[in-house]
Amino acid sequence: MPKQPKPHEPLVTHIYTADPSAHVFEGRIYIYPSHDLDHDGPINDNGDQYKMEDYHVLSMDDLNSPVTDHGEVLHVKDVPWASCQMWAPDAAFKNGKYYLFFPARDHEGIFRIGVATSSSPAGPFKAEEQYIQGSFSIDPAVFIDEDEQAYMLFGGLWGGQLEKWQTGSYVENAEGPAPDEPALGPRIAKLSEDMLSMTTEAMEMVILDQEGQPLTAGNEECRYFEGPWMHKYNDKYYLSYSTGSTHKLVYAIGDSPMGPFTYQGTILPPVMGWTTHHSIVQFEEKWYLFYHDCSLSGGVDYKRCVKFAELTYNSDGTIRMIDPYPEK
Ligand code: FUB
Repeated sequence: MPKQPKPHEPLVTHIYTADPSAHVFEGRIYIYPSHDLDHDGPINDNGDQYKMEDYHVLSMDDLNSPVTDHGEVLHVKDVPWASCQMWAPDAAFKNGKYYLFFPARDHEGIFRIGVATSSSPAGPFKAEEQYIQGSFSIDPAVFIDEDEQAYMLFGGLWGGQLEKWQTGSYVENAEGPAPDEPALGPRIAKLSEDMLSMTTEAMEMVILDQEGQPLTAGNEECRYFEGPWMHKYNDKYYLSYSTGSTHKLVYAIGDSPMGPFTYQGTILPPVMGWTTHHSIVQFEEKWYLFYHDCSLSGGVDYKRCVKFAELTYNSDGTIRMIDPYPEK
């Protein structure tokens, strides 16, 4: 019998899961995580330890119900353009279909973003033959606005290769900006009506500090690293992301999905492990943060487990910081 989930505890313990993208589909909560595996290769800051090969889908009737693992819904061997490293995915619903967006390395070792479709939120998903043309780097997050326009946010530094795309083409040895230069932002593109292609080029999202200046690359406490997510609250667009090397989840607010965004503060301080990655979802009257840490594996191979916590706002729309390890 599956266990009932509790806030701040691993959602499932029979597999290692990470990078949870949570959505409400058909009145239930569906979570699209990546799937960490044991490995015997190198462990480094490029994430070579994250050799993931497949995706599972998890679901719950509500936040007090047992979690169902719907099993493997897509494997890298069934993705013609991909070779390895099925990293953080996201899902969306449109046109009566479910779409799974996922990054992987192509046969040249370059990260691209692909899409797979299903008639059910629980999969299985069938991948398109080619990756989405014009896509690159990692961590797709799809946001559908109230006017039904879908946007794909993506990008990640270091192992996620975003630095290599500053000219618009892949430059193998490209370095990131100097510490006093503007930081690299996540990318955003509009998606086509059928959700299978980008209808605009990927645009860089600008994140400003409270004085209206772009966050600099040296400001590692606040600048973008990976794992973008967008949600809308009280008609404002919230861009949240991981700061990577300083291990926080932070957020910025803007008036349009394309930005610019103004940095606000921390949602989640560092958790056990190196990476931190999240999603934010409303279910009934409440909002929730889904995130991961390495508590289930004890840090072995940096394998991660997905958790959730309630997220609350102050009256001015700012988000109250969440304690990942509250006293019981
Ligand atoms: O899970 C592999 C990578 O680690 C993700 O794509 C990043 O966001 C980080 O969580």
